[in-house]
Amino acid sequence: MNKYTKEAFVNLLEDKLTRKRRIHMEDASDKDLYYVIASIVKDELTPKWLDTQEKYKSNETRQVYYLSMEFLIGRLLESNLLNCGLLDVCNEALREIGRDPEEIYKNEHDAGLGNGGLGRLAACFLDSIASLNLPGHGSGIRYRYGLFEQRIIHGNQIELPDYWLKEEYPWETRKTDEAIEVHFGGSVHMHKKSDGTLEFSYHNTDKVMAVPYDVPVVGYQNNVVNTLRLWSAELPQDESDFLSEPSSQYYHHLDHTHSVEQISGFLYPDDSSFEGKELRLKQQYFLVSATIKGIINKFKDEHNLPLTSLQEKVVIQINDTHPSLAVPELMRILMDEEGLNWKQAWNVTTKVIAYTNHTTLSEALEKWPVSMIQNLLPRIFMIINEINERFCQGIWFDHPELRDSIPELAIIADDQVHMAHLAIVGSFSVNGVARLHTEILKTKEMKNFYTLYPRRFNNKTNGITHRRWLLQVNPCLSKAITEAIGPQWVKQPNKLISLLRYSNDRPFLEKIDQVKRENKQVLANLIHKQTGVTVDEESIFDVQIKRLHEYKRQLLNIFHVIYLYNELKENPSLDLTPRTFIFAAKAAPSYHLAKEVIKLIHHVASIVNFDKTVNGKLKVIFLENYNVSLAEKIIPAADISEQISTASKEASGTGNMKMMMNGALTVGTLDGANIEIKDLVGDDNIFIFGLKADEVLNYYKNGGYVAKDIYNTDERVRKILDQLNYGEFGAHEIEFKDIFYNILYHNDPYFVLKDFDPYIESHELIERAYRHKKSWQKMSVTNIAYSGKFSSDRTIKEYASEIWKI
Ligand code: 26Q
Repeated sequence: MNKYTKEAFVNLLEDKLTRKRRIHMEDASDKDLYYVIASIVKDELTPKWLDTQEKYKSNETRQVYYLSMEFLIGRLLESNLLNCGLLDVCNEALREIGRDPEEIYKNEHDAGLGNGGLGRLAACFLDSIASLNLPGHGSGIRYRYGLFEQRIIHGNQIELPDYWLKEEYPWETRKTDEAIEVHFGGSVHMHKKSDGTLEFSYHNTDKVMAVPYDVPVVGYQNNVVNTLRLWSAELPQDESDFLSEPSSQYYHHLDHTHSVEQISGFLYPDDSSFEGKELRLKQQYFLVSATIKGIINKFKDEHNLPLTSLQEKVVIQINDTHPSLAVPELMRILMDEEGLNWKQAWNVTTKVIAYTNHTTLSEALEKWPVSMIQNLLPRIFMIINEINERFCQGIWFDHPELRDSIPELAIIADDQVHMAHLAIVGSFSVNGVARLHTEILKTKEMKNFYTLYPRRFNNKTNGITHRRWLLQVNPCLSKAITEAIGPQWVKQPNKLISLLRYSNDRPFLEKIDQVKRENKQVLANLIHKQTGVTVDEESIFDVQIKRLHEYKRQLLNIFHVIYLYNELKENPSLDLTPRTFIFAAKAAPSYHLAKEVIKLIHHVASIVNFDKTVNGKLKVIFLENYNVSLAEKIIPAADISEQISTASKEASGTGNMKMMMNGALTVGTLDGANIEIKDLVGDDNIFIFGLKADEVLNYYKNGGYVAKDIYNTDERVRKILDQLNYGEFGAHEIEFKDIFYNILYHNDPYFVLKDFDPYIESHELIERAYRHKKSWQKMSVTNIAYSGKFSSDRTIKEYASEIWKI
């Protein structure tokens, strides 16, 4: 797989620099080199891209479309080099000419087209689909602004726009000739044909062009290049032509232009609470309509088959309910544009669409006001209404035992359209993203639907691409693994299990330890550069990196820090293994309490980091602007992975898998995929604490937990809360009253106090365990060994064989 020698690659760089950028190597900036290397990669992948797509055309098998409002891809140059088999030679060539590869790769602006877990999952899935040589396509929106950039000023989060397209994005290709019209608003006319059937036509709709930009998805050294198609909203050509001089028409036109381009303007930055914003609904329909029309056009082009057999060639996976308008949109096209009757169209739709659920948090469920859908998408609303009518009638007649539940099951109720219900009723598969999560769906949140459609529900435990999250981000660990067990694990991540044989092998353990130390050193340098704080590389790097949410309980973590600080103040000679607590998290801009927690973390840091009595035993670091690229730096350096959500709340988690794969030990609750991690590594190789999901759910149902009791009886807790309330932390007395009140007067809805004691105890175990280097390393290796299961290759194989049948 050595296409180039180092010398040949250097020559190639030289040649490209002069021809493409008219500059000599000596004068080339890092950016010049970035663009030139991207261009070499594009030359490499373009023929494979064409071949792959050509093959799919003549291919008779079904193809999958992964529909998602988010694809959190991060940077692509290094992973594309890796997957093309050029990373090593490129790195060598760059070093040969005296350049640092990392300095060059970081010239790519992160594509931050996602909020967090759900968007990153979509990106990992694309990588696995291509690497497993499966015919699959991603479909999303080309937001002009990705997720905001976070700055912290005096502990406060400030959001800055992320204009990621400022400079040329080398990976995209605009496909003007494949643009598709999407229609909004207008009115629907119904007309009876001579055969008695109804015909629908639309009038005075607002037209928007969806212009595709294709991004290659490179499979791992297998010549496959799939496509991620990102749609951009533009004004239709005929509407920009008629313009001449300024008139009222002209301003109307400018206004319209503006509102059209807004559709792909920015990514909504919330990921936990639903707000029914019209622009968001427009985005969702825009994605769905463009994608489905594109699919149907291609089907008609490539196959000489009636649309009644669409399901033989196409399956659409919808990433949460955000694209669930796919159900009525596919119905609409099949009936109004392709002439199928209801029964035929419904048969096709419910064999094509599959739905993944990512949350059971009720505040996150999408429920759109009827009036909004009716105005924006009148025909779509009629179809949703009809689906609802037929569905409710079906229950009435076929499931008399569920008659009383019809109001809870209905798709339309209380003047709202319940998108999860639409997605369940209109699909053939409903899956959760970890075993516990799927069980909760089946037995609690979607119990009645499970009774109706038991065979529809299934579990697909999430995964992460081990190529990016191990091979690419941790090359030294990868090398050590390969030296021990050979290279097969790269193509078959389950083979990592062979590492178990090395869990007592001194030289191997020492090697692993050395790699971790080097990674910690690199992170320590970055921390120093970004925050000015020096951290002890020998300390435990205790990491919590994820979106900021009450249920993820960053608060519990910082309470632990405050507790340790208080202990040290009482007894400065306390024998404590030095710790560095590392946080990174963005809060949704409107999430007040989350922002308060960020402020609290900074406040604690500003006191702890500079207090001489602590004597360097504690450091608290908050790294701003958490994104994929920052995660890539932190994860290889983690000793402890904090996965401490209130049990039942975290559908799966994927950061837990990434850190495990890089040898961190998890401290966590029995929630999401933590449970599956624990089942693999065993109780001795993980630190589990706290309430279990059924206990949490019982407390919610029956009460019985009183936060104030803990405040009154546990001195440690009382002290911390009083410090927040009475402003002992710094000068501003009132700063953390909201947190104080939320816990004591809203009865601690996420059980921070209830889990405080067991959490502290777990950390005491961690502290003791870390002192025994050898056994710690053994635990670390055990975690890496079992992490193969969490490769998204495993997840995608399950989707492919059990849902997609490809
Ligand atoms: C919905 C409507 C309007 C605006 C925004 C949204 C929205 C956007 C993003 C709602 C939710 C999200 C993202 C959810 C998410 O990331 N969920 C996480 O998904 C991961 C992958 O399955 C899981 O590992 C996490 O447990 C889950 O929290």
